[in-house]
Amino acid sequence: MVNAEGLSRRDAIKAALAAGAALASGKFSAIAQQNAADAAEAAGLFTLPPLPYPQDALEPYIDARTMGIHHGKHHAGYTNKLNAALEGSDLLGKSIEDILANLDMVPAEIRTAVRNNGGGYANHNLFWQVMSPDGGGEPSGALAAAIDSAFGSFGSFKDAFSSAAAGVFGSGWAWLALESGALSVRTTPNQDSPLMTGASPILGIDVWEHAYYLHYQNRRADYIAAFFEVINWRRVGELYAAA
Ligand code: MN3
Repeated sequence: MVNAEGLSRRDAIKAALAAGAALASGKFSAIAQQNAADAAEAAGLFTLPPLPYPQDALEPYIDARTMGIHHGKHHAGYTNKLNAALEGSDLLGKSIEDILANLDMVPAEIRTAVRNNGGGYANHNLFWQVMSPDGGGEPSGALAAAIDSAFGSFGSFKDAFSSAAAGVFGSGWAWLALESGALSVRTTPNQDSPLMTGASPILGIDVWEHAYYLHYQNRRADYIAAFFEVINWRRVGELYAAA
């Protein structure tokens, strides 16, 4: 297939992949970045969403350097590797939620790459959204009622979520997720997503060391406590309503 600019779809995908790799090297201007993102989107590839606030907005709880590396290197890396894995497959154009919920439909030779990098792509998309410089406090409305009903109180939920996050051995995530109408706390190893087992994540904390080590070193519990100071409960409430 040839588009208006005379590029075949395959050429467009190649150009977008090259642009994504170049961006990850950090050498390009904001305009070049926007052009690369437009090219990637036009080719049906996944694009790195911009942070919804400045890198230093979550200080002192999450430091600017960690945010910059985490988003600009780690999340960008998952995005580029996901696109590279999907190149040439018939999965381009599907939503990441759709792909992760049906990993058994992904060709075996790219399934591990899609699981790891697609999971990483989706998990971080959610992670940036559920934090805010105006965050912290407690949820309200229907979400608050659902948390009280599932856990007894907000305090009990906070204890359950914090212990789950502290207890992840090695790299992984802790989640508040909705499955068949019920809220629960769960964990996943590596970059696995609750979407892979039929649940909808509405809040997640990244407990890979890259998420906290520069500022907190081995003090994961302090990072988890700090995370509660920046949780964007308004956004989590929207995700709950949508799930
Ligand atoms: Mn991470």
